[in-house]
Amino acid sequence: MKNPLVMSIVLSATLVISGCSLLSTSPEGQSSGQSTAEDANGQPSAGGSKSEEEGTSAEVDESTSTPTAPPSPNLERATWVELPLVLTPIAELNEPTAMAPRSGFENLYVTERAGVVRLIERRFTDRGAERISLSSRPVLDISDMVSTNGERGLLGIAFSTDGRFMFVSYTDLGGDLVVAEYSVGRGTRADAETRRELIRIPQPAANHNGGQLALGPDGFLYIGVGDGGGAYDPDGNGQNTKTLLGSVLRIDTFTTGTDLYAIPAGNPFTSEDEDLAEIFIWGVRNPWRFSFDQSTGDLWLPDVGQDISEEINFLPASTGGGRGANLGWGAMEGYLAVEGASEPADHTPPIYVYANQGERCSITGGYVYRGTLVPDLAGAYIFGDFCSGEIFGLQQIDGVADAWPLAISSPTNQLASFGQGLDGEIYVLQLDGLVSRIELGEIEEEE
Ligand SMILES: [Ca+2]
Repeated sequence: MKNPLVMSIVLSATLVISGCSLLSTSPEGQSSGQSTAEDANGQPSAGGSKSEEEGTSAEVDESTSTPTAPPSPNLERATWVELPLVLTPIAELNEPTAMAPRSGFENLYVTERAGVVRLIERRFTDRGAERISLSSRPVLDISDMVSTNGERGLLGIAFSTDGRFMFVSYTDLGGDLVVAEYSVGRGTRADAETRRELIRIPQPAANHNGGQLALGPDGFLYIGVGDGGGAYDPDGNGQNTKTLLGSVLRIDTFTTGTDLYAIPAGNPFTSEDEDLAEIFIWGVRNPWRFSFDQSTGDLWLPDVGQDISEEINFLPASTGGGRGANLGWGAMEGYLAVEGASEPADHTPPIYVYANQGERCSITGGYVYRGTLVPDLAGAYIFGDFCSGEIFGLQQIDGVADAWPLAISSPTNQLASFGQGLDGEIYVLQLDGLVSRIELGEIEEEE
């Protein structure tokens, strides 16, 4: 049942901060903080990440750390919090890890951790009724290239703007994070012969691989890269722009000639000699999932925390979408300076933080709802916690955010990812196989 994929992203929450004021989500349903990640997850993780991260609870000195921003003020409770949402199952897969839509198609593409890309076909009858089916024939099978121990596996998927190229990210047999491109043309299957390996990043440890792929509103490919693993970023990769680790990259995959990719004009370090030109955002620990708002182009970028804070970074398109932003890790965890470090002068703090406490221990980033099945949910940023399985809706008004648990949830230790169709609907991917869609349930009439 249990699976170590995302959990060790999580990292042992051996530190319990009672009364931590950083928890600005509703305390409803939250136990009083005795649980640890080990309790919540219970299984070993390969790569030694767990043992590396044990006993590190004293490394953040809460008492002397100064928050760089106040805990998120409480916004008025969003009206959609009370919506009777339901998760409607649409498919069963084998350890689904990521989903991507594809321009020009209604279909959804889902990665299975072992190395297979699957196709969920959506068809509509003449009367508009929707038919959803899982194609038995894989879109791509690279399971002979993919390692799956610890947090490893086939981790990310995205398509080019024109829908003709598919990008996947995975950990290879040696543990390197690899981003590869395949041509799909106008068909539905990838042509294995067209493979181009775009990027390969050695990973010092089996955890914190990142692996998120997302097509930006600018048409460029964004790639999440973790800090390389180990507790408290032992090699300092987060604050080092001379390594691709601990960063979000932005590349232009439409190139001619022999170049694998180009550096988009406007990447922050193109004029520097030593800083790496692929880097768009830096100072991240494990950007497991991030997304762009389909309507505004704003970037929502959660970062999985160490022992204290699960954070969400909001990087509006209007101010560059996070271009060159230093999100703080490994000097900062959420709003707090890590012991022995001080806040970088250029730190961009998160918009929202919740405590790594109780059963909550690893954020799973989602999407801003832009669908039509639940009109009242429009504009809410949907995310969850891998360990507790809770699913939240976050409201952002003028840079101030608050979040509340929704009426839907995933089983504990299964909430691998969310997905979003081109129609703005949001899907939930559970490691136990279930893929479901957020819909509106029956509304009870008041008597
Ligand atoms: Ca941060």
